[in-house]
Amino acid sequence: MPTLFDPVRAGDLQLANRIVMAPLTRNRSPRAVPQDISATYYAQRASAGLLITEATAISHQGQGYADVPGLYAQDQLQGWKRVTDAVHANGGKIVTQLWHVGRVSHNELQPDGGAPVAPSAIVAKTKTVLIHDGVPTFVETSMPRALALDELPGIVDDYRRAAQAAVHQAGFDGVEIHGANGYLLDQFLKTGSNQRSDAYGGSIENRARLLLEVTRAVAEAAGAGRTGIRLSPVTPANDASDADPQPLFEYVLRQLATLGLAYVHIIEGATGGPREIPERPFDYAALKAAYRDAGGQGAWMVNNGYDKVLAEKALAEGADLVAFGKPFISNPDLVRRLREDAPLNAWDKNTFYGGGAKGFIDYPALA
Ligand code: 8OZ
Repeated sequence: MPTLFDPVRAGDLQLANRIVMAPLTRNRSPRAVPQDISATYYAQRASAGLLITEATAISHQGQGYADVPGLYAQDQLQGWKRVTDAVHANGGKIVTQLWHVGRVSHNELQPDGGAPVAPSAIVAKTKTVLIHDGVPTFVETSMPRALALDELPGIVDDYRRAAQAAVHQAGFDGVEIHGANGYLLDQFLKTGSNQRSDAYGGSIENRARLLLEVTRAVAEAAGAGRTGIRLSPVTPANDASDADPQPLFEYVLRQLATLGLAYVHIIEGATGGPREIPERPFDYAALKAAYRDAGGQGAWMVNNGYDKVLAEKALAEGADLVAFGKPFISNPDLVRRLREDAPLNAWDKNTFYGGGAKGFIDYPALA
């Protein structure tokens, strides 16, 4: 039986262990450019089998929060190159998370102050963060406009371009498509946010169309064996909801199975919250079976509220990788601490989003 500390392959990526640093939004990239403290932060955590960066906008339109990084301008890619060089110097592997927020944005963050874009003109009952005079404030997201049918190829192109630049310019080992947490691709998937009557709305096949087109384009640009995807079937994050998620996600996984991806990354339950949601039951074993039955050979990555005991149970039940989030914020040497059953540093919620070095690169490693 493999342990968390045994190596594993995920597509083209040979990983030193099965412990993954989950994507974690930290809002420390002014003008969307990763700074030197981000290189230090990720390099400190390079003993993870795989680092997934914080969600990173593929386009200005894909931005939804203050001071999150991007992949759509040269200075952003150069900032990321310093990050990937620092991680590689410490022997780590790092992929970036490709992000389009869709309706989870604010006019102030959009090109020319325009409306955020979405499958349908339905506002998300959620908040985003703006920073005014250095002070982060939570604000309601803005009313979005529905994307026209002829704008969708441009969105696929933005993903393709970002994936290409991430691997070929910024030095990433691969990319993860952010298909979770109520952002653009999840908005298209789910009935609560998608009321389109064209080829991208209505049936499961139609609602999954954009996500699958994006995944094929990204896999072509980055290499399928260097592409992963993150999904959250039942999370209520950012007002996500679907009338019948089990058949929707089993369809998506059967389609993804044919693409030769490096891994599939599943958030179980409510993102960063309860692993079970009584009013939103979901059978994750059936989801994995659908993927494997359809020939999917990517690594199966699970996430949400894992500790060592639960993670080893997941491996015993057939998961290949376990992503840890908040424990990695406060424990740069999480892998060693888990191996040695050493105590974990507590995290400080007040420094999750925004600010500088404090709460970012100053959590101590074991001596
Ligand atoms: C926390 C704050 C802002 C964004 C996600 C990218 O939930 C995020 C996010 C998390 O996937």
